[in-house]
Amino acid sequence: MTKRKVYFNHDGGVDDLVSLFMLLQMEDVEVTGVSIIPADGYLEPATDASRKIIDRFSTYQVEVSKSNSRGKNPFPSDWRIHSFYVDALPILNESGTMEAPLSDLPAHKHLIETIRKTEEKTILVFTGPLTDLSRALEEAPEIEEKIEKLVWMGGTFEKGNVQEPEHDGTAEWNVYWDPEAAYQVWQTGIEIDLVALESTNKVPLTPAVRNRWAKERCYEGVDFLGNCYSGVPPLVYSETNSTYYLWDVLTTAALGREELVKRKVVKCSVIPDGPSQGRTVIDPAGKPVNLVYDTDPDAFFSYLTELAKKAAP
Ligand code: AGV
Ligand code: CA
Repeated sequence: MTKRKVYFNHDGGVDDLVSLFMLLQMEDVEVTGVSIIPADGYLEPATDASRKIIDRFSTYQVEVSKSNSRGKNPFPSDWRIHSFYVDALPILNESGTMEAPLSDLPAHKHLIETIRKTEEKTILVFTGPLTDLSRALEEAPEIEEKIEKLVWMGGTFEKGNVQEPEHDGTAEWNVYWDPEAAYQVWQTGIEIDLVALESTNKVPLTPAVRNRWAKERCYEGVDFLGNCYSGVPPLVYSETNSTYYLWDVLTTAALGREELVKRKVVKCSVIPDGPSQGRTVIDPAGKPVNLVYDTDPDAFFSYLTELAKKAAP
């Protein structure tokens, strides 16, 4: 089987790290590189956790790179701290070692190098801000031709999740962290599969989802899922700004099994500055993207558990 070549850039949230775990289990995917941007997580624990996940759950070696990008609008530290919880999980620390190779290059250069040396076109999966991609394209615009498509968790056409002073609340955080980067990527011809905030409405973390994982914790991979998500707040009675959805995990699942979601083409653009900075808006003159607008939650959660069972029975 020829495997699809996937480069993964994430920002160290719980669902980012679970997404890495999942990508590594997909039989028709080869992860050609992983990089970590310190947006919704801290760089050191998010990088260490990524290397430990590769060590524990990958059947092949993957090189990891740290980003030196910094955003315009920092994430709340209450959320960023989650990266420490995952890094500290006993299952990732049993061996006491970290073997997955760490690149000397910063993420945007690692991305350029990996795309260049991969013979086939690369699928990019980004589950944090687009800063490293924007910098890579600025430094080496010719890599655009070797990018098959970008699969991104970012944006919203409904209600935003940014609640910060000096902002009107219309943006999604991955865009808001570096609105200029998203704006720049929107100016390219790269095909984008977009998982926006509302794409994930049907996949909140709930007590029922947690109980399902608890029941099957005899599988090490399922126990890992349960432990990862034990550190973040579920949806119980009503939503708060901290309520956790499986945002990035739906993004990676939609790559692994395309038929889990429904997509439609929408034309849209990114507002780069001002009080609505980071907002994505429907715009007839904008860039066409493939927006995920619906999913089957049962099929999604079954797929997730299936992959986890395969990882560590
Ligand atoms: O806006 C969703 C993005 C996803 O990439 N992240 C979390 C996912 O990794 C930011 C975010 C929004 N609300 C959050 C977030 C919350 N309540 N906790 C942590 N991160
Ligand atoms: Ca993320």
